[in-house]
Amino acid sequence: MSHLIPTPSIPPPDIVRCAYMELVVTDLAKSREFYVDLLGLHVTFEDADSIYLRTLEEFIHHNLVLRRGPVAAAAVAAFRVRTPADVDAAEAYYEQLGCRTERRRGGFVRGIGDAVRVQDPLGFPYEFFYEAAHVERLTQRYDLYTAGELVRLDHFNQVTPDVSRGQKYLEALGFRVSEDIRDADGTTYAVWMHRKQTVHDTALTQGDGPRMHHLAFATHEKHNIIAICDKMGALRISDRIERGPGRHGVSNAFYLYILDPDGHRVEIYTQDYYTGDPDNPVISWDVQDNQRRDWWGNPVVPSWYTEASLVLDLDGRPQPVTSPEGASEQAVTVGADGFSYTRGAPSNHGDNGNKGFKLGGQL
Ligand code: XXG
Ligand code: FE2
Repeated sequence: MSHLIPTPSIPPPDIVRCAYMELVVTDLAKSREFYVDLLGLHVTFEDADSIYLRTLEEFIHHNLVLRRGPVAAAAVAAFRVRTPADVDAAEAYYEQLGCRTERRRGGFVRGIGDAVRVQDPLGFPYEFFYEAAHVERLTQRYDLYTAGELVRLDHFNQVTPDVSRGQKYLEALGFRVSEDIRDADGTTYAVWMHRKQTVHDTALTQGDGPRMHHLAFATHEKHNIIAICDKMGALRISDRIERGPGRHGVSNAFYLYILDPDGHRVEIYTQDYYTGDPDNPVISWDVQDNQRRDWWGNPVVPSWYTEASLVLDLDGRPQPVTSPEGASEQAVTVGADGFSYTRGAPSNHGDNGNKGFKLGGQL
């Protein structure tokens, strides 16, 4: 059993939002074809070893750094904090947690100033920064707007063996839960947590971890997602479409998951809902409700549960992973398992807060 993560006695940094991810890719030219030519992300800077990309509405330097390297991995998930002093707060907070931290006043990557990187208690590399170079916000550059235009970075999704343990740590760090997936025995299989006023800035998914499950970009409309599917079909790369398009149960967002040339998973996501009120209700889904992950009841492909990107430690070494103990969501719900349900709840499953399935049971 993994040990409990202590809560520091000092306040956590005030995190504003998920801001960028740095991915190590093995073939920069192939990755450029995927992220620039296919997805239309905008290049802020590039050289022989790296490409800095941003979404249409972003005004800070980048949302994604692609760095050439020998082993595909997620190098860091970076969060913007509210003030420069919050970088100090993050450093002190993780020092109290007993985590390794590294502070660089000049920043770790282009376009970002004073920042601290930490290897967090779950084994993930996180960065906290305030200072960032501003660039042209392309919001009204309709001359550049493509059919599948990606407009914002929406969230990260992390794989960890013990989701409840991770949830407690992220709640102490200031994240609030919007939705989760649980069973009647109290096991949490996934949790969605936010700082900005959307369903999430990051989510924890149960599995072999620490690994990065995906990063997600927001697009304006459902048809933008369909356009990406059509384009991938036309380019004869439909095998890079892993899951969707569909409508999520959790978050209510319209979604698509695609795989980059290294297998890093990218979600295209649109139209979740506002979560900013202090008493925003938490929605809990029963793990056996087969509409929880796809509102239309389409099964989740097994690779979505099993595959994810390795993460690096602060020295750039891939982190070893640990498997969950006990029940796994995939084992009980993938395929014709005879346990999932569409309407109503079996009598041994109480209402765990999901009004959606209660109503379904009355129809
Ligand atoms: O962003 C998300 C997800 O974490 O990628 C997955 C929202 C919902 C879901 S789920 O598959 O649970 O519907
Ligand atoms: Fe997601």
